[in-house]
Formats: sequence, structure tokens, C-alpha cells
Amino acid sequence: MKITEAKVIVCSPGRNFVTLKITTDEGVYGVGDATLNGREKAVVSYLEDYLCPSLIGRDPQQIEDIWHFFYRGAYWRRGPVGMSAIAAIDTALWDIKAKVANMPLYQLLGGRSRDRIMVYTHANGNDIESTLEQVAKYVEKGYKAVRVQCGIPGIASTYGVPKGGKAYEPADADLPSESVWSTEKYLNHIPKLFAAVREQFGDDLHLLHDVHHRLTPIEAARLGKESEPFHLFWLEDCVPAENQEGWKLVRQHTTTPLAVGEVFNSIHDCRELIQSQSIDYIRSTVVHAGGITHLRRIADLAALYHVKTGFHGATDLSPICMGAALHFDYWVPNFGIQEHMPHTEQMLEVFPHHFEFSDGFFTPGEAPGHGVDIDEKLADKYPYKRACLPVNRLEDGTLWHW
Ligand code: CS2
Ligand code: MG
Repeated sequence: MKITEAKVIVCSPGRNFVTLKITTDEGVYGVGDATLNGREKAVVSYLEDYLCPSLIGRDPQQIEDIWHFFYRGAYWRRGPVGMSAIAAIDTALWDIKAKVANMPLYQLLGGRSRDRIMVYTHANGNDIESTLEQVAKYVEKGYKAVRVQCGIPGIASTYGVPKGGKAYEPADADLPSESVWSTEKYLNHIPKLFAAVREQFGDDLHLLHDVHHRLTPIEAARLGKESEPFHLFWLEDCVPAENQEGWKLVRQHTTTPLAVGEVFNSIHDCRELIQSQSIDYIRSTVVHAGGITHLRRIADLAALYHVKTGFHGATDLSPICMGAALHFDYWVPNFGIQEHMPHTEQMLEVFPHHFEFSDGFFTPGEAPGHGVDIDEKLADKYPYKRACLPVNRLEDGTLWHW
């Protein structure tokens, strides 16, 4: 079997997605997600100008060799752009291999380790009351786990809270929009949100929150300690992920479980945090962490240190990534939870899929491969339009973490 074509498809059904389609001389093809929110065209060029030409003529079943050809062979290793490009190739090749084997991807990985995959969704609101209304809506739909984010009194807008009643999409402008942030106002308010959720919904609902990289370690330690009475499922990205020492400081002060990793793109980003047992969940996912091949290594390392998976699953990761992640979630022994920000019907129409939601859980489907495809004709109707993520400033104008 030989690769005859490696085509990059860029579309924008409500938001930008980058898809790689690898076709073989036997007619079997596979698809992979290559979407990097706000930097899509960088990955397109990395694929089209450098990786795809080297794919033609190769045996698509040599997944491991191809992975190392593009990783070790890059010289300039790691980074979100290169690893998203490698991830797309890897995901498409696993899709092909599973189709050739005529089995769903999870079977090829080792079979399922659970009956269904618990997911969490996002409840957001401009204030605590409207956030609770959203939590109630999702509990009604059967979700067992909900992430809560709400507006902060005295701050015009904040991460995770949509504006004007639209679905939340952070890449909201051609060039970065600017928001203002106050750590003090945030820290004084958020514990009240957790208390209100526990008051109204009791102790059994899994409660998650995303700090989105904005605190210093000692501030995160304070929030972790103040959150302990509300026993969160996790506090996510409480400090910027590059400073791995900072996580050890937070860990010393609180028993609130900690999650990190959506901005990581290789095992080397995760290793120190996992081995020092400074975290409880690793969030790196298929599209940004080198694909199935590399994510398996991260998950296996995590398993040695009681760290569970909690893959990133925002709408800026395409349904292809969601499909591949769900197969991975079905198999991985140390599964924790899967994020699921629902894609719109318009997006799901472009990406026909087999995964199914029921009562707070997903199953990946039994179709050969990862079960997600792209309707190229429909995709062509939605041309790319640059959209950048915002930047964030403190009230004194200091450029801060978004
Ligand atoms: C967020 C993401 O879902 C999450 O946990 O951190 O939505 C993140 O803001 C976006 O993926 C950035 O593109
Ligand atoms: Mg996050």
C-alpha cells in the first residue's frame, strides 16, 4: 500500500478548522485534525510546504517510522505548530490502519476498558445566577460533570463567558481583541460561585473550573485551599504551564485536584509534572500532542504516577479530534474525563461522525477507523477567515495571561 495524496482542507463552518486527508493507492483514506486556534495557516504551511511532499510513496502502515521521520527528522523538534502537523498525519494513518483492519480504532489500541465515556460540558454566565441556570440545564440533560465559569463583578468580560448570548468562541476578531483582568476581583468572587453550585446541586455533581493560566502559584494555592470545602473534580490551568516548579508549590498547599496540559505538545512538557505527582489530570490531546502515537506515551507515563487523562475538547478542536479522542478514551486504562464543548450542527454537518451522546456519556461508535469524515464539497462552502485569540491586560495595562 502506498500514499498517493496528502491534501490539506481549510474550512470555516462557524469557525476555522484545518483537516489533513491522506489517500492511498488502494483507495482507503484517513483524516486528521490539524487545527491550532488562531495560528491555523502556520500548520497549513508546515504540512503543505514541508511534510506532505515527503509522505507521497510511503507505506501508510508504517505509522511509528513516519512519526519519527517527521519528529526526529525535523531537527527543530516540538512546539504547537509542528506537533499539530505531525498529529494530523498520525491520526489519519491510524484511521487508515483501522479501516484496513476493518475495526473501530479503540479495538486496534487494545479494546475498550469501560462501557461509556464520561464527559463534562461548559456552564457559563455573566453572573452566578445565570451560570446556575446553565448548570441546571445540563444536569437536566444528564451530564454528571459541569465546568463553571462566570463573569466577575467589576470586570467587563472574562475567559469562558460568551458575549451577547452567542456560543463561546474565543477567536473572536481578525486581530487580537483586548480584555481587562483583575486577579483580586476574581479570587474574591469565584469561591462564591462554587458555594452556590454546591448549595443548589449538592455534592455529587462533578464540578470543574478553568483558571486559564492567570494566577501566580501562591494565588493558586489560595484558590485551591478556599475551594476545598466544595471538593472540585479539578482546578484547571491554575498557573501558566511553563513554570513546572510553580505547580509543586500549589500542590504543597491544597488537596484540590489539579489539571493541566491543553497547551502541551509533547511528553517532555508533561514529564516533570507527572513524575513529581504535582498534578492529577493531564489534558494534552490528539490534535496538539503529536497524535495517537505520542499521546499513548503520555498516558502510559501518567498511569505510573496515578495521573488520569482529561483531554481538552473545546470547539476549536475539530470533530475529527473529538472522534479520535473518544476512541482513545474508550481504551485508555487511566481515563479520567473528556471535555466536550458541543460543536454546532453546521460544524457537525461538515464532519459526518459516529460518536453518540447519551445521559452525560459518549460512545465512539463501531465504524472502522475513528469514525469521523469530512464532506469536502460542504467544507468548500465555508472559506477560511483569519481569527485570532484575545490578549489580556491587568487593570494597569500590564499584558497578562489570557
Ligand atoms: C479552554 C479552551 O476548553 C478549555 O479548557 O482552555 O477553550 C481554550 O481557551 C481554547 O481551546 C483556546 O483556543
Ligand atoms: Mg482550559
